[in-house]
Amino acid sequence: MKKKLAAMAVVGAALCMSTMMVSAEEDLITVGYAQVGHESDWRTANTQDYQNVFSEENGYELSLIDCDNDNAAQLEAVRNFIQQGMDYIIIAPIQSAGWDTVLQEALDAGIPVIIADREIEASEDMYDAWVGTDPHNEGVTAGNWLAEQLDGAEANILQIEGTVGASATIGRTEGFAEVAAEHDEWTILDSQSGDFTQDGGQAVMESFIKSYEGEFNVVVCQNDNEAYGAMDAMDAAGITYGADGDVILISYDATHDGLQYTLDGKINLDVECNPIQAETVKGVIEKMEAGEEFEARTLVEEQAFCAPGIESEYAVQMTQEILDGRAY
Ligand code: GZL
Repeated sequence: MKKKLAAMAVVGAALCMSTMMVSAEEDLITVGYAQVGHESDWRTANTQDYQNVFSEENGYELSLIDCDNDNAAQLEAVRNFIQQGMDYIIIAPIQSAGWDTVLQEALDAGIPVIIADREIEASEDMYDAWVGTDPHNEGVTAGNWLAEQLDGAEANILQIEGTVGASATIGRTEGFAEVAAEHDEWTILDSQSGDFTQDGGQAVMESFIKSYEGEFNVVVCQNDNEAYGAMDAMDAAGITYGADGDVILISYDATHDGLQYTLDGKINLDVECNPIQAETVKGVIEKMEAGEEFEARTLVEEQAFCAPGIESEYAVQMTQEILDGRAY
């Protein structure tokens, strides 16, 4: 909703101009976006997308706060948005838990809240809409692809998880485990958090190599940046991976560099998690502004990509054309 134009006394041309400028500013829809942080290429693409879409030219004044993967900072950012009287608040929740109190404060302030990207553990009547992806299905896709490729062969799996408590981590872990439970010939040797960062992925992989060198043939990284770190660690240890290597490497996100590695055969499978969500969120806000019905939940489309030469019903073989046509 637009803020009501305050009544203004117009004295001279200068004040008239400044009133017009203030009036133009007053016309902008104010949006506060409590962003997870800047931990990954995925996050960078998601932030850029919001800055592109919620622009002044499009009629918005975006206040995007990078909460640096700090849950307390994110709660504070949302409370500040409430105090500033934002027209809309968007939250990409670092953690799934702990949102009831601040959502009630937004409700009491009459500010619509849209949850984006990840999920929260709160009743759906505590916020107005959700736009995001399906990490559980992403995990199931990764598992089904692996089962298709192994065709009954043994798998000794190491998994580098995302940020502890994030719905993306929970969903991917549970989805993959659901498929793994159907395969007695699979063992998940270990599963540790790399916090969705490249440094985290490298540190966990280095630790895994110390404990399991020679025992594992599959590495699952819950985002591309962790995969880059794991690749560095395996390179340093002389462990081969990818389409022609000893270790099958699975990643999530399908960012540009992740798909380049997939095209090059270094990553066997990259399961997409689409960060381009801002236009969809803007569509929900526009319907709210117009007093129209809007979707309470909207899933953004995603697929999976595998290295060239790998036949699969669960993933598309990467090509240069696909890479050149990607938005991120
Ligand atoms: C997934 C998103 C995750 C990405 C990571 O929806 O929240 O956070 O998979 C990012 O790359 O850090």
